[in-house]
Amino acid sequence: MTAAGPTRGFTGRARAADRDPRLPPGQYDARDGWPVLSAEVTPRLAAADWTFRVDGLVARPRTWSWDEAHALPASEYRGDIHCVTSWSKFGVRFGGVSLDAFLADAGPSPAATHVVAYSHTGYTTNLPLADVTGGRAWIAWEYDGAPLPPEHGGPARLIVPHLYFWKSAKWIAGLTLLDHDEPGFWEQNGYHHRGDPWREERYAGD
Ligand SMILES: Nc1nc2c(c(=O)[nH]1)N[C@H]1C(S)=C(S)[C@@H](COP(=O)(O)O)O[C@H]1N2
Ligand SMILES: [Mo]
Repeated sequence: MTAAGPTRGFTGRARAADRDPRLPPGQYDARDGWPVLSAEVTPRLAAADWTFRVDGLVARPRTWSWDEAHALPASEYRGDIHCVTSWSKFGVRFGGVSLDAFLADAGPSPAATHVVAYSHTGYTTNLPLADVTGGRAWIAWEYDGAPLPPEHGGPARLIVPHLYFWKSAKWIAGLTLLDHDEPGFWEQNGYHHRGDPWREERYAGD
């Protein structure tokens, strides 16, 4: 044992200093675990049957097939994710396509300010358009280089890692662009409209 060992972590100050700077307030490190959080039964959705649509306030509403989506430039997210139930997971790797690539094809109207993301199961979640543009959101079909498992949203899910993970709709089916904010499934049930983990925006009013 080293001389420094026994006293480390004994005071609040030492614990604060030891706290991983990647961990937002009120979160803990899930380490090797990856909890599954689903309001629905996991759908058995074949990649060949998966589609992704962008509609609402866009110049060219459009639906992409699995192959069409894969023809867009590949992009990946490496970093951390944060669930509102208080686990965070560091250094994850999701592969897919940036949402910017889909939106560039669809052509958002200048009036568009928000989106509702919807799943093939009917799950919905709302986001400011600014939170899903500028390289901050992905349609992901790979996790750590392997196909995304069905319980984690495979064949493909939305990834918006800078917000609490309930915004990252599993089994993503599309985005509707709107000129106003429209609460989704959890937001209608008391969750915050934006959900920034660094501001601890967990519930409406936080
Ligand atoms: N379609 C759908 N997407 C969803 C959810 C859900 O219930 N249904 N749960 C959300 C919540 S609360 C979290 S924390 C993450 C969980 O993703 P995971 O199960 O892959 O960890 O998915 C989000 N996306
Ligand atoms: Mo969550």
